[in-house]
Amino acid sequence: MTVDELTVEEEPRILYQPPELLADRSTSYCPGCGHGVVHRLVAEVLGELGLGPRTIAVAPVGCAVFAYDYLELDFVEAPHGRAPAVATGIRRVMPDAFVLTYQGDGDLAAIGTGEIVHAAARGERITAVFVNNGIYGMTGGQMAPTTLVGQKTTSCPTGRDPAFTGAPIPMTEMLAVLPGVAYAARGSVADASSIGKTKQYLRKACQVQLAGAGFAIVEVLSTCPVGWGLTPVESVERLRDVVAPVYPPGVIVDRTSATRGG
Ligand SMILES: Cc1ncc(C[n+]2csc(CCOP(=O)(O)OP(=O)(O)O)c2C)c(N)n1
Repeated sequence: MTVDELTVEEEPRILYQPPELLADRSTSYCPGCGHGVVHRLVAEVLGELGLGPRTIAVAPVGCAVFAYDYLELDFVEAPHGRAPAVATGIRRVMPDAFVLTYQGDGDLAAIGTGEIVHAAARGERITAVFVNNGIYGMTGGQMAPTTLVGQKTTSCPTGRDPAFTGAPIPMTEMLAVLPGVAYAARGSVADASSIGKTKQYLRKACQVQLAGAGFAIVEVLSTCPVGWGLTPVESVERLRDVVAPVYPPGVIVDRTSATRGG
C-alpha cells in the first residue's frame, strides 16, 4: 500500500460540538460536581428546541446560581427558594417568554418548599430543573430535607437520624400528586445512559411548557464530591448504588398522555 492510498480524502466528521448556549469558559464548580452536566443538558435541549433567545431562566441561591455564568441565557437571580415565585411573575407578564427555573434541593425542598408547592398547584406554565445532591453544597455540606437516612453531613456528623429529623422528602413524588403538574420525572448524572434519559425528560418538560399544558419538573440526582467527602468516581458510584434506589429515576407523572408511573 502506498502513502497516497492511505490518504483520507473525506472531510473529517464532526462527532461532537459543544452546545451554543453553553459558555466557552472554565468552570468554578468543584471536580466531579454534577451541575456542569446538567448545564450541558439544559443548553443542548434549549438549543435543539430553538428556545435560547426567548428563555428567561431563574436561579436562586446555592451552587445553582452559577448557572448564569455558564448558560448563554437571560437570567434573573431569585432570593433563596423563591425562583418559582419570580418565574411566575415573569411568565404572567411575558406570555411569550420560555421560563425555566434551576434550583438545588436545599433551596427547593427546604426554604423554598412553599413556593414550589404553590407554583405546581397553580399549574404555572414553567419548567423547573431541580438538582438534588442531597445536601447544602454551597454552605459546607449541611443536611437537607433530601439527605438520606444515616448519611453523615456537617450538621449531622453521626448520620441523619429519622427519629430526630424525619425521613427524606421525595419532593418530586409529592408534587406529582397535584393536578397542576403536567409532567414530573427524575433523572440522574450517574452514567451515560442516565444522562441520556435525563435529556429526554428535560426535552419533554420543555415541550410541556410550549404546549401550555401546565407545570413541569425534572429532578436530577447529582453529585457533590466535596460535600460528600468522596472522590468524583466514588461519588457517581454512590449516586448509582445508594442514592438512586431511594429516589428511583423515571417518569413519575405524565398527564399529557394520561399515563402514570414508569
Ligand atoms: C435567606 C437565606 N438563607 C440562607 C442562605 C445561606 N445559603 C446559601 S446557599 C444555601 C444552601 C444551598 O443548598 P442547595 O440548594 O442544596 O444547593 P447546592 O449548593 O447544594 O447546589 C444556604 C442555606 C442564604 N443565602 N439566604
